[in-house]
Amino acid sequence: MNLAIQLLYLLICTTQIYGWYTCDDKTFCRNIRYKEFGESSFKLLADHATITHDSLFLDLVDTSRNKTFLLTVNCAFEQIHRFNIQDPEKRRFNPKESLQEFQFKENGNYIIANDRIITYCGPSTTTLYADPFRIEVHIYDTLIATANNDGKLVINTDDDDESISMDFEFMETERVYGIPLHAERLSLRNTGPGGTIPYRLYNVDHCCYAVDSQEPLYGSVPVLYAHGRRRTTGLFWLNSAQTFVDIQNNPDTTKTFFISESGEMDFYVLIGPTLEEATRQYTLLTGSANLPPQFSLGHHQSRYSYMSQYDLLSVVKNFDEHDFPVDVLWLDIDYTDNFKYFTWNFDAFPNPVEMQQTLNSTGRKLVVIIDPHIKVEEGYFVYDQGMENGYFVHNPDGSVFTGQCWPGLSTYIDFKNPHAQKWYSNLFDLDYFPSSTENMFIWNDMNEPVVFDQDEETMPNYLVHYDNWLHRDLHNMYGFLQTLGTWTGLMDRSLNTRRPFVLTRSHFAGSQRYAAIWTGDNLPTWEHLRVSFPMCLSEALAGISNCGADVGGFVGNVETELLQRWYQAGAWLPFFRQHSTKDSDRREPYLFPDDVQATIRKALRERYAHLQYWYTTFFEHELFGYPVIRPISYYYNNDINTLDIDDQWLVGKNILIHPVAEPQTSSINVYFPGGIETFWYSVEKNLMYFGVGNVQVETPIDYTPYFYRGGSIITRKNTLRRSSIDMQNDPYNIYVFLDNNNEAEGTLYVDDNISFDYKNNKSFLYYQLTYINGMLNMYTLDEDSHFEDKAFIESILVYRNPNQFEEGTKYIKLSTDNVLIKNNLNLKLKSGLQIKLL
Ligand code: NBV
Repeated sequence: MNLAIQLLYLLICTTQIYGWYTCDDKTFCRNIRYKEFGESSFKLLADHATITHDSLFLDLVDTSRNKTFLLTVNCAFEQIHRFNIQDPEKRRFNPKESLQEFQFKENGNYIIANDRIITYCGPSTTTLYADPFRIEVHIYDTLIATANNDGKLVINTDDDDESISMDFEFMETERVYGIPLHAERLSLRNTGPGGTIPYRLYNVDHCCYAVDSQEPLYGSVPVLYAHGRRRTTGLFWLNSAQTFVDIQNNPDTTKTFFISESGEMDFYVLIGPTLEEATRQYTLLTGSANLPPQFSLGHHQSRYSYMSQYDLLSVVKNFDEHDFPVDVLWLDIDYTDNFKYFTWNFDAFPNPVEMQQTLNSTGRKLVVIIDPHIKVEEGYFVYDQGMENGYFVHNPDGSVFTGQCWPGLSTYIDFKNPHAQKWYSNLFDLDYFPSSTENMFIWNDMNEPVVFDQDEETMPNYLVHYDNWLHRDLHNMYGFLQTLGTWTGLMDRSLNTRRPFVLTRSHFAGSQRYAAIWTGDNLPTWEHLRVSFPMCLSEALAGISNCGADVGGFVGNVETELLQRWYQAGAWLPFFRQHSTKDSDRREPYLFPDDVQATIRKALRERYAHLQYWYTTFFEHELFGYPVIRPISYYYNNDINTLDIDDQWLVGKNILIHPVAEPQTSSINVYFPGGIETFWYSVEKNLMYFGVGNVQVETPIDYTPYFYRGGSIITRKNTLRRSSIDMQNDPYNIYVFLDNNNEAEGTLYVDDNISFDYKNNKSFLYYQLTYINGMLNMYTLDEDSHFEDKAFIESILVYRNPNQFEEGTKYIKLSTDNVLIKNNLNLKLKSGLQIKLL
């Protein structure tokens, strides 16, 4: 690589260590945040209401300058109140691509009086007070949220200052979760005057980030959940400009204050009243992820970079020889000809098609990187076509903007331009992207976007996108728009038959529809391992479940103890990839001593054993919108102790994980939620935990504490293979964990793992499993579905509560009497199947 570029990048990274801009450094934010707000100058003309079939329109006057805005109120899905404020004299940006398609509800009743208007939305109402203007949201008679109660509504309308702000309060709540991405705990801290700086949402390349910080990172999802023992209420601030958010937690109410640099004011109040409901409501707006192809839930091996075809294929060979399952191999920027995306470095990769076929013959897939910057070089077809058609981002004078990135001088694709989108998507066509095959998937990096020679290493605000929108307006969604193009490209190239896999670094609200994410350039430290848990939990609540962190830490060398613990934890986050940078030592698992290899192999085995459970949970995420990984307080929020727990989590509803994230730990404290009536089982240790609270659990280096919920049925595949494809026809082992009524239930989803036949032809099996009165029952949850599954049920294991509690103990060793095992069953999955076990 060009030495000057590397030095520039290094210099920038060093500067970043000294901090990022805060609200105080940004005039628009400082002016609003430190303003002395009195009574709001906004007043609603309540008697001028206009009503259409699905909207209520009102004039909202800023009396301080006699300027009228248009307030629109809508109801979505009978659970979401939408408020939109426009300036009739000036268009403002709305990142509408972030929403999936939906219709507002038909209008219900209104009560219109001189001093207020009440609108109805399902079980809840909004009351719009006229003078001073403020909003209250009630569920029946209970006040759950207010907006502009502190009078902090601002709408600036100068060209050089289009900032907006609004204050919100959420009643009966104690904590605030959300607004990822920050390297921060799940429960957000108090900011604001007298506290610390506000959280900043501004997509930037932030290598080696500080932990416990409000600093911006690669993605921004402006949704938060006020949460507590009594209720959860969500707020979605649909804005893609730079945004600062203040948080104030009080004993029985939380407050937040949003300030954005530009854009239309458009926000949604999600009425909850649980975290489960509020997160589901959010995905009604922004969508859920399509069921990922199953290989992408397997183990990924990456490196910046595997430098040759030979290198990559020998890694796979070594994985096989050492019995480490892996599904996907990754190529970073060096596979290209001088960082020109959609080209190959044929010296190092003489036959990419053959390489992909070899991978495919062992059941593996390839992912290659495509960044949004395009090398300025005449004769490079992407550059030439982009220039010819005006597909790049412009300077205000109409010339094409150029900046520095990996290839040196680069242009940047304007993904906001629908023609550029289409053209970019077409670049993924198998006939167009040289040497690509349908087993090659895509990674979008540097799409905040990164411009080395600009302030904060990103694109300046004043640049011009399609339709004359300024970069300022859409900064946080630039990467989102790239993934929309990538996803569409992969869909088109398969004529919509195969599920795409895309990984993106920059992301925004709605990114889950197109891509998985990871937590960027982390370090091989214990604190970076630890913070990856709340980072992915926050993302999951913000709709983006498919999240992971570079296993082992990206920059630098990792100690073997940390690496082993990282594999154990990474195996329980949705996206599971080992990745490391150029000058770090190679760390493929087969390079370590036998005992270390054994620990890593075991962690991988645990991942693959539960692959069908992950897959089922992702299917249910697509269907219902529930996050795949969930904080403990998602279900157990009536226990105040759970509200701050983020070093353990749940996968789906039934598996509780508490990985080790500290060095030299011989035991850790696990918090078992659910009270005396909830049991948690460890199959590996043959233990059953009961009773609420902390239990010290021993954690030798080869052990990851994870537990199955009593009352659940979990299907595993226990044979270790090279990859998920090899496991497709392997037998199922059904684990039944009884609750205190000796009952259990679970679901199992099966399809061909790769195509869209599950959507287009209902080609799948989706079963409910129940265990009642000693009988396991299986029945379909979709009568019209069908799928020929070659795998059989091999065994059923029933774990029972021994009912011999000793005073003062919190767990019990299960004897053979407590575990019933039926082997060699050879049964086909079938609706109506009933098996008498006791
Ligand atoms: O493309 C190189 C790297 C990539 O490996 C990493 O995962 C990204 O987060 N990329 C950043 C560019 C900068 C690396 C120093």
